[in-house]
Amino acid sequence: PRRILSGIQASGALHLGNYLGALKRFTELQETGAPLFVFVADMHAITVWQEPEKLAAQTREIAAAYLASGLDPAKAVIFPQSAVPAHAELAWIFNCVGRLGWLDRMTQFKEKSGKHKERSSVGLYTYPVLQAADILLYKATEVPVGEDQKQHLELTRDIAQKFNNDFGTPGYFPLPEPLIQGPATRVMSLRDGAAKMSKSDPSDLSRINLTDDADAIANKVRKAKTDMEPLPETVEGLEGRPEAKNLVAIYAALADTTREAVLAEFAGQGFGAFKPKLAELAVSSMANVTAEMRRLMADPAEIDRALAAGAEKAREVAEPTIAEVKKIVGFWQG
Ligand code: AQP
Repeated sequence: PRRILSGIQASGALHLGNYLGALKRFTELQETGAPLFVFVADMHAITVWQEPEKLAAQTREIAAAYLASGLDPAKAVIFPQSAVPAHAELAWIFNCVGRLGWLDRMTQFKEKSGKHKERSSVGLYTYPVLQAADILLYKATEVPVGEDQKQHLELTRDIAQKFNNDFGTPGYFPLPEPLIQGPATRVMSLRDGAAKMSKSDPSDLSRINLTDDADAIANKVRKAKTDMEPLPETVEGLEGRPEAKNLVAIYAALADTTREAVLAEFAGQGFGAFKPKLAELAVSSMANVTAEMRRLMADPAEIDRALAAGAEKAREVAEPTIAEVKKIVGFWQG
């Protein structure tokens, strides 16, 4: 049976990349009617330092973004990762299934640890193992994510396969498919068409935050790096023009259309004409989401109720699986 699962880290500000690559996809998938689990990854967040007095608020903020973008707690199971202890239990078992060589190849760790590998947390290193536990605990079959998570999903599949082989339980864990679809699976920085839009970019001009107001959005789009050429007639014409390609992809994703359709409308026009249209579209598409997020955050009782109910439903699914896994591994049953 289909089961869809995904999550976003509780590590502060969401940006347009998270919105288009993840949030917007979740709400589309909710309408397919397949069971949908969407969690707030607070355990993943602490792989880098998080101020304890801010972490719960950050968790609520991501939950608010889920609700504001259209996830319905009656249809989707929305919960904080740390409220379901089985994530940590399964992650430990998977730490003993996964191989060092596999983790050594993870590019996200290399990027995030940078020159300071020795001073990175052990959690940052085993981050993808916890992610495998998040997914397989619910026997998820599909995982909507941005392009940057593709390698981690492959690791999840490797862990599932090795577990199934090692313990002689073929098919016990499904091999989940990443759902990396749509025109904006990898939104790039507004300042550098070769870098991913990311919250850790020191330049705030590189990204549109979900909390930016209309003026800030217009300003960032105006200042976005571009070339001097007019927009081409075909998608092939965007090759070698990473900044132009990125802005067209963002437009297409926001407008729920294709890059071809965007170019059909704007071919021959320069960025002087295109950028104001893009800014307008970004403001109008995100305005409702941000307004609703602010409303929810003003009185978090509704968010907390949704998270508590979601955590209970998640535990109901997770607990029988972790009990079964412990038995398969051979832990004492009493
Ligand atoms: N630029 C992006 N384009 C498309 N999708 C993206 N995602 C992240 N950046 C982009 C997707 O958002 C979801 C949540 O990701 P996360 O919880 O792992 O957040 P993150 O990766 O910490 O966000 P950043 O900004 O990428 O953080 P840093 O700067 O720390 O690396 C995922 O589905 C992800 O693919």
